[in-house]
Amino acid sequence: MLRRRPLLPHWLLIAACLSLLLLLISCTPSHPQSTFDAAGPVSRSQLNLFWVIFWASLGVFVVVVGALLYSVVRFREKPGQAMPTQVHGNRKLEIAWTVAPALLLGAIAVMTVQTLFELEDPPSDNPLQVRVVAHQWWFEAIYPEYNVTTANEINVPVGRDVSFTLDSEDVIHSFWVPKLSGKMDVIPNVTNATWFRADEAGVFYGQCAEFCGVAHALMKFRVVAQPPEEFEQWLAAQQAPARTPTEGAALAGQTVFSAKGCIVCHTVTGPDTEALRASRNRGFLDGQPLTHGPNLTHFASRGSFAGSIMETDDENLAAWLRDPEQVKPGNRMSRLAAAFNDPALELSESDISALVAYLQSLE
Ligand code: HEC
Ligand SMILES: [Cu+2]
Repeated sequence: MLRRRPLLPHWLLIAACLSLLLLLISCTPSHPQSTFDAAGPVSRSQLNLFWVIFWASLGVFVVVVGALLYSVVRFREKPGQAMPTQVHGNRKLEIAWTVAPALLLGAIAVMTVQTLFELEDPPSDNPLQVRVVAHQWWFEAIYPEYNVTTANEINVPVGRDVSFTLDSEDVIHSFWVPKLSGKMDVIPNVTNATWFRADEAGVFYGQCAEFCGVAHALMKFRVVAQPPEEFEQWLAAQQAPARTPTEGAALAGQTVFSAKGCIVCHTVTGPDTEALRASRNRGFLDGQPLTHGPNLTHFASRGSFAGSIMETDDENLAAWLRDPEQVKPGNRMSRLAAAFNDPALELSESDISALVAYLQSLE
């Protein structure tokens, strides 16, 4: 007796189930880096263009695969059939399938170029200026009009265009906030520009989008879009000098901060001036660029640190100071301190808790 063959081979069934599962788990409600959830005009026009191209491609796919399947079924060999007539060339058809794609691609090219020009410059005359400086592996943000320097978190007012200039102090990075704008390369010795506007308040996740070394995947950042009044308050607080600790642990932490040489790479008095930056960026050592670390003047006002991979809390900070390499493999804080042959990072537990208290007092 012959066993009936199953309709589908087992491996195909298993593969189908697995891909269905994968499809289902990818539909998570939390999608902080989804480009399908545009929150501003730049990402919205990019998304619109994407949909035009997507539907056009889907149309082409359906027509081509439909014609293919139809031919396969309709013209397959039947028993006792003689050799079918062999045809070659059909002028009308060939003209049709040359002209149709050319028209389609032409239309897409026109729309793409139009969008590119539209998004070249911010539409308003008075955008907020932010200078972004990329480092292996964190982003620094400077507000030149306000003399404010911060890191990892870029605050912007809702509803106002923000014009970015992008510089790198080491290798090529890429600045990308999926819900607000597309990618723009950040290239050493070249100043690129981009802009976006957030139409709603919220925290938008950003990510370096150009492979830039070992901790590239851990080079994230956040855009904090605030109502204009809140943003003004934030600016005013950032412009104020660092708080001087008065209470025990924080005061002790301030002493450790200078004694352990943290001050060599980190500012805690105000914005980084160009002169200060230059004095801290001293060429290369062992092939690694020697540059400064994030400005810590208002460190505790930021919700995240170390390329926005850590939430700012006492435990995470202590873990970072105990062993930065464990928290963010490859980071330049432990590497550079080691290259300096600097004992900066040999901290006792009491140093660490004092430093945590000090850093958390820097609101
Ligand atoms: C050799 C220069 C250097 C020294 C010395 C140094 N740091 Fe850092 N630090 C860095 C760099 C670079 C980063 C960014 C690391 C990253 O995110 O990849 C950093 C990050 C940090 C951060 C996270 C800041 C943020 O906003 O992401 C804290 C907090 C910090 N350092 C504290 C300290 C303390 C405290 C000391 C002294 C015990 C110290 N650092 C010594 C270079 C240094
Ligand atoms: Cu990168």
